[in-house]
Amino acid sequence: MSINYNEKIPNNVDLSSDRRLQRALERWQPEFLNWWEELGPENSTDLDVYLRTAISVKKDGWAHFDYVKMQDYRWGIFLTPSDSDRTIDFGIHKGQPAWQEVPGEYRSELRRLIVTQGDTEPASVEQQRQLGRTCPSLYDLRNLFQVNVEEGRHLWAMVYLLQAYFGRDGREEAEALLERHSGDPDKPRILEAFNEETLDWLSFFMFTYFTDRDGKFQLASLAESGFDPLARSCRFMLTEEAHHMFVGETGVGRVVQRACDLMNEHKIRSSAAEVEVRKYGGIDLPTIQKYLNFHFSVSVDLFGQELSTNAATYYNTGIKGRFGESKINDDHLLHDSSYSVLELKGDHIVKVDAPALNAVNERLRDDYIVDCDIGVRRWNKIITDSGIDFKLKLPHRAFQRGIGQFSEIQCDPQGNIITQAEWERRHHEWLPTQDDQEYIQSLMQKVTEPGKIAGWIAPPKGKINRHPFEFEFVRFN
Ligand code: BYC
Ligand code: FE
Ligand code: FE
Repeated sequence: MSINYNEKIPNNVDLSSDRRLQRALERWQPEFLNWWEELGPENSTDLDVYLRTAISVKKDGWAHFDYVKMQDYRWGIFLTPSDSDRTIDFGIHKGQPAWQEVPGEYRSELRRLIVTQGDTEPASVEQQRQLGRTCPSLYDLRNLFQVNVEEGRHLWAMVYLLQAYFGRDGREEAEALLERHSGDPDKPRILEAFNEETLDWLSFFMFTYFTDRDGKFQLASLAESGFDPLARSCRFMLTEEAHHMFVGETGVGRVVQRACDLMNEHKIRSSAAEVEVRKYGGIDLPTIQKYLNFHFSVSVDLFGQELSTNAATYYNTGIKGRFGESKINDDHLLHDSSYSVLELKGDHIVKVDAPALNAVNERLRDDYIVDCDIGVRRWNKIITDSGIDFKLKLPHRAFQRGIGQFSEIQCDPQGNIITQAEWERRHHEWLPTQDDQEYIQSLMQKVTEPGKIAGWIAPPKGKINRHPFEFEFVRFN
């Protein structure tokens, strides 16, 4: 299970014993590097970046830190160790040995899920490619690049599965993952949230907090899969994912902190925050709330329809489970159980019981929302500890939806259904306006002197591998 770093493609799957697969992946590797060169982080080829690289799949000590050029990052294939006795935990195959090969009857569903997952990884790198231009500090620049190389590795993880287990059409899908591009009108990325550009760092922090967290929940469900190589790939991806959400949570937290510090320093009252905090170059709390509303609602869409026959099939056939499947105390079949979901009834949103099997997307969304709220509470603690009277809040799940039944209506962040006319009149109160975006954009100025930071964000409290904020995390050559 140790990682072989002597090979062209680092791996712990004994790649050299399968010459055909090795050759296929070695053919894909230069295409990946070309893609990285073209659509990865802009103007980054000469930089030495203090990055962590996976060197083991064990829980402790899996990462090694050093300066690397990103194009020399050791992208590779790492699966958590196999447990030869593993059985499937749910669905009609419950109790049977986990599959080591793709079952013929589930081939197209599995391929579709792997492709959808794989598609998001390079998409996020494409979305974030210009952020290096405007980094608020070297520490943040390094974190951006760390997230980017790891999303690149997540692409590798899915491409390995496609090439190793799906033969010719798997190879074609692997190519297509480099051909679709975020925001491309002809060949867009599959899921809508991955076609929006990430233009500023507040959006980046919101994205890594809310959208990478969708990654956490989707990967956790796929980590339950009866298809063992998929489960093991996703488990290892989850260890890397934690850092991405950390970047998001602490990033937003530091913007909140700075807003509060400015309010206290200049004795600004909450009611006048927007204008006043901006006068001093900070991002006011109401604007942070608008960005939160946007990124939360876009991410909530990523869970699909509330009631989904696709999701029911994935669950029933054992290819995608629920979050924490093995810890749930029920029959893991869901044939006779129900689950409470919100439903649109005329102009009201009501709770109804739905067949649990059809509601697994919604259940995952529920788990996700609970998790999102934890960070919001931490941000609110920063605000309260600063003695300021303001509360950030997740909007209602029906707010500004593009997928699912609520996409048919408009509602306010509290979940009250409103008319289209009222939406037109008031959405600027809830979502970033052109003005807000221009203001945020005006703050985005590159700061790259070690120990210095932009005026709209507080420095971090934590360290990276024992190195404080002042460390030279990126060297320009
Ligand atoms: N956009 O039955 P439903 C990450 C379509 S993030 C566009 O609910 P299902 C990351 C759907 O295709 C994690 N279309 O669908 C984060 C279907 O079409 P058909 C990504 C959508 O199959 C940050 C129809 O609507 N991983 O890793 O249950 C940085 C019916 O809907 C959308 C995954 O998503 C949408 N949002 O789909 C980097 C895991 N939602 O069949 C990385 C894999 C639904 O009528 N994907 N549709 O033509 C899945 O598990 C599922 O495909 C979905 C839901 C959860 C996306
Ligand atoms: Fe990822
Ligand atoms: Fe991520």
